[in-house]
Amino acid sequence: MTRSGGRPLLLVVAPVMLSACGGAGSDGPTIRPVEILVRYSRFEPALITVRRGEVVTVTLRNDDPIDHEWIVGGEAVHEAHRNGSETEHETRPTEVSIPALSTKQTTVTFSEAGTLSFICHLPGHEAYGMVGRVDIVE
Ligand SMILES: [Cu+2]
Repeated sequence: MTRSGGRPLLLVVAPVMLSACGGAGSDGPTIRPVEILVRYSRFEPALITVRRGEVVTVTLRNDDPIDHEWIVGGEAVHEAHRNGSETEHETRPTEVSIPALSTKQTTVTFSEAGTLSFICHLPGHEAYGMVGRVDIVE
């Protein structure tokens, strides 16, 4: 009696697993590679567009002989960094220090549609024009 009771259970489980696999394959997050070059204290490109929820791998290449940083977020984030004292950013994927003549990579998923800025907050760099924009679309 125990064995015959086990067989129908397997038949019920199998279709559920199949549909779960199908869902992951078609609805999984897409990965968008983005490359931003830093040259002459400018971000190139200064505008990137991503989709909400996709995994964005950002490669940041600093061709300048001086250090820069890439901080992405809303106005509150940037206001904090304008008055901030952190000199190195290594712990948050949205805050990356890019030493002179180096390349860094970070992975960010933007969960809300809208517009954010990316700015280098080293002294004088924002005023010089190290500002860019991320448009997050549905
Ligand atoms: Cu800079």
